[in-house]
Amino acid sequence: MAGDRKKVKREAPKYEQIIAMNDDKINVLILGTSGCGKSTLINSILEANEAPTGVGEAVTKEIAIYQNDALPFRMIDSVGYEYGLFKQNRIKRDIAKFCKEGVKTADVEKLIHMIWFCIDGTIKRIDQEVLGYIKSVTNDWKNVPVFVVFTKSYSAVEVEENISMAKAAFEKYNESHKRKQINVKDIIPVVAKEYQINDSVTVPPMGLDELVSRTIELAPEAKQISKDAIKDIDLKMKNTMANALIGGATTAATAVGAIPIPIPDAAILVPIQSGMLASVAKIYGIRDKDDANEIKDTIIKVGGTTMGGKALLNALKAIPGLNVAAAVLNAAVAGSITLAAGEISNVLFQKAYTNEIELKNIDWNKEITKMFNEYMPGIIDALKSISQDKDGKIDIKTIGEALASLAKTFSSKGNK
Ligand SMILES: Nc1nc2c(ncn2[C@@H]2O[C@H](COP(=O)(O)OP(=O)(O)O)[C@@H](O)[C@H]2O)c(=O)[nH]1
Ligand SMILES: [Mg+2]
Repeated sequence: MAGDRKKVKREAPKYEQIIAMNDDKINVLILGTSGCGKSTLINSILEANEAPTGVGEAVTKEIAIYQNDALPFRMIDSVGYEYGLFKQNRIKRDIAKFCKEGVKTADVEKLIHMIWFCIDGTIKRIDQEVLGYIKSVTNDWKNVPVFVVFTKSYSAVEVEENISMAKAAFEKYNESHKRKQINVKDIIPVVAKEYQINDSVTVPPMGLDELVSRTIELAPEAKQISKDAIKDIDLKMKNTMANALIGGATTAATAVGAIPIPIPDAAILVPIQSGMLASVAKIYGIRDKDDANEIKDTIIKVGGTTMGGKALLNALKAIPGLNVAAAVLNAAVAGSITLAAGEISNVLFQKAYTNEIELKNIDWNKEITKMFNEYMPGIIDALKSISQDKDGKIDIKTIGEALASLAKTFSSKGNK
């Protein structure tokens, strides 16, 4: 390679850093209704592997991580879901939050590689709602492999019935949730600790070795699956942050735009927009200052000229029935341009972050003009429908709010 070209130095994306760190133990999240035997199961596995029991590191009141040197996986215990209790929502939220936490804080102990979904084997019932619980808390971890663990499997006859019941229940669930499938890998009955049926009969522990060895076997595949999920979660979080920021800047621009200064000059929007673009770049860790600055400057320039001027104003004036003061129109122009500028930066900086594009050697003027032309009709359409809803009488506040909430709908397109 010739040495005369400036090397673009960028840190590896965060998701790649996390994936790179992620070659140690896998983490098993243990879910199931309250009292089904999760903690008993964990303790028995730890005991069998010569670790003192009950020494999980509490993450929250609801979640604790258990590990020892002998086991090649960590067990994450969670407080179970209980019917009819309002606290279940808090528990759900806390577990869902935990499931993002590992990616957010780059903490390998808090990634999710696998789920043991525990079902009390004596209950003989599986509600679809309970299966939905798996999805509702681990939705971000796409395709995470699940072992269904029947706890308290004291009766050999019931074990067979339970397995067929679980197969049917998960099949039914996946049949009606095509886009939110539960990736069941195995159904394993266990007795975590000896169970006394009467004076003369006890059921000995069983199934723990199988559960442990099947988990170890699945670890490489589970790790592989987690890579996609980690990338996805990282991008989703960044996308959400960027769109919150863009929404805020859009609202601010709408307010500033209402000040009676000719918008095509747009100079008054520059501080808001450049602040927004710098913050979006920062979210994606874009440090290559020269290239990023070229993009930012071009976005502001194109926004202020090509689409920002009369064309957009005319498009808004042409909205049937829209009957508002010039100040409101100007506010709509300012907000629309700022929203489009933000979304364009979100798309470009995200692509740079994931190495889908190199920031160098691109005709930004052409590229960004094209993007504005793609974004603006959607924004104008949105304003049209608001105008319709409000009988043509929209005020600045309505426009600001509408455009800001539009930021969220764009995000889902930009990042599936
Ligand atoms: N004998 C016996 N009792 C069990 C077994 N699994 C769970 N239990 C009992 O069921 C109750 C609830 O278990 P626990 O582990 O606290 O459930 P968790 O809420 O899911 O953590 C406790 O009284 C346990 O002793 C088992 O395998 N054998
Ligand atoms: Mg427990």
